Amino acid sequence: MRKEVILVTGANGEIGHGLIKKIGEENRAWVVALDLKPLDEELMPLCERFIQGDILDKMLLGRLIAEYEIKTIYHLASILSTKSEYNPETAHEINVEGTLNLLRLGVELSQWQGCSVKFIYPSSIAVYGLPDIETKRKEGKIKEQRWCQPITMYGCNKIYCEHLGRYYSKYYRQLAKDPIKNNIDFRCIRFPGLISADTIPTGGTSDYGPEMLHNAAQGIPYDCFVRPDTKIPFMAMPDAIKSLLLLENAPAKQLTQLSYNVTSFSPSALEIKNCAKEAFPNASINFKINQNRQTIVDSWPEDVDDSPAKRDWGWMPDFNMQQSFNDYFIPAMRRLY
Ligand code: AKB
Repeated sequence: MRKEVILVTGANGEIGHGLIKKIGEENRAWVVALDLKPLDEELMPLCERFIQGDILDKMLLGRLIAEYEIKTIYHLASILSTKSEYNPETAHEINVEGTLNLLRLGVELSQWQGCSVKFIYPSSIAVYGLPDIETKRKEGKIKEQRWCQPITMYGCNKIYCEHLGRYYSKYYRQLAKDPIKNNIDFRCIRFPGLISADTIPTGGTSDYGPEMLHNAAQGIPYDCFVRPDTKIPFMAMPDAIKSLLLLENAPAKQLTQLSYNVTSFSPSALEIKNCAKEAFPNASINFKINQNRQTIVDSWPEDVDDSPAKRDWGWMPDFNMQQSFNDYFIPAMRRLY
C-alpha cells in the first residue's frame, strides 16, 4: 500500500521549516521532505521520510511515484533574488527547469492516481516591476494583473512558472490525440518579504528586514543596504504558513484565479529599525546603500491588493505590524539569542 503523503521540496528552507513544523504539530499529513542540504535535526521526527536530493534529478522524482500516493506537492525549492543575480543561468535551471520537473511529476501522479494532485507554488512580489519611485508610490496596493515586468532573473522565473502552472493545470498537451484526463490543481501565492524568528534568510533582497532584527537581537552591528524610506510589504512567517495551508484546503470551486497576492504590513526600513531599537536599545543599525539591490527593491510594490485572497479563500493575517514585533519576533528572538 503506497502511503498518502505531502511532498515538500526545499524542505530545509525558511518556509519549509515553518510548514513542516505546522503540519507536524497538527498531525495533518505524512510529509516526504526533499532538499539538497541535510534536513535540520528538529524537522526529522516530523517527516515520514527525508530525501537528500536534487529537483533536477528526474530519476529521483520518478521513483517517488512508485513509492508514495502524493496528494499535494509544496514546491518550495528556489534560489532567491539576490543570489540569482550572481548566477542567472543556474538560477533559471533550478527555478524553472526544477519547477518543470515537479509540474511534470504532478501530471504523472494525477494520471497514475486518477485524481488531480494539488500543486502549491510560492511566487513573489518579485514578479512585479515598477518603472520608478513615482509610479511605485502612485500604484500603492498593486493588483495581480498590473506591472508584471520583473527586472530580476528570479522575478522572471517566478512569473514564467506561474504561467507554466496555468499551462500544466489547464492546457497541457492540448493537441495530443490522447488528451490528459487529470491535470494538476495549481495554486500560487505571491509572497511579500517574509520575516521568521526561527531562521535567517539567504540570498534574498527583502532580507534587510529579518537581518536587521536578528542582528539587533544578537547585538551585532548591521548596515542596512537600502534607504530608510524604502517600502515593500512584509509578513510574519506564521502568517505565510497559514496562507499556504488555507489555500491548499480551499474548495477548488471557490478559486477564481491561480495566483494570489497576500500581505500583512508595509513598514519603511526606518520603521523596522525603530522597532528593533525599541526592543534592543543597544543595537547599532546604520544605512549603507547598495544601489543595485536598492534598484531591485524600488521596482517592487510598496503594498499589494490581497482582496481576492480574502474573498476567495478567507485569507486574513493574524499578525499586523505591532503584533508581529511584540507578540512574535521580539519574544522569539529573545528566546533564540
Ligand atoms: C527575495 O527577497 O528574493 C524573496 C522574495 C521577496 O521573494 N524574499
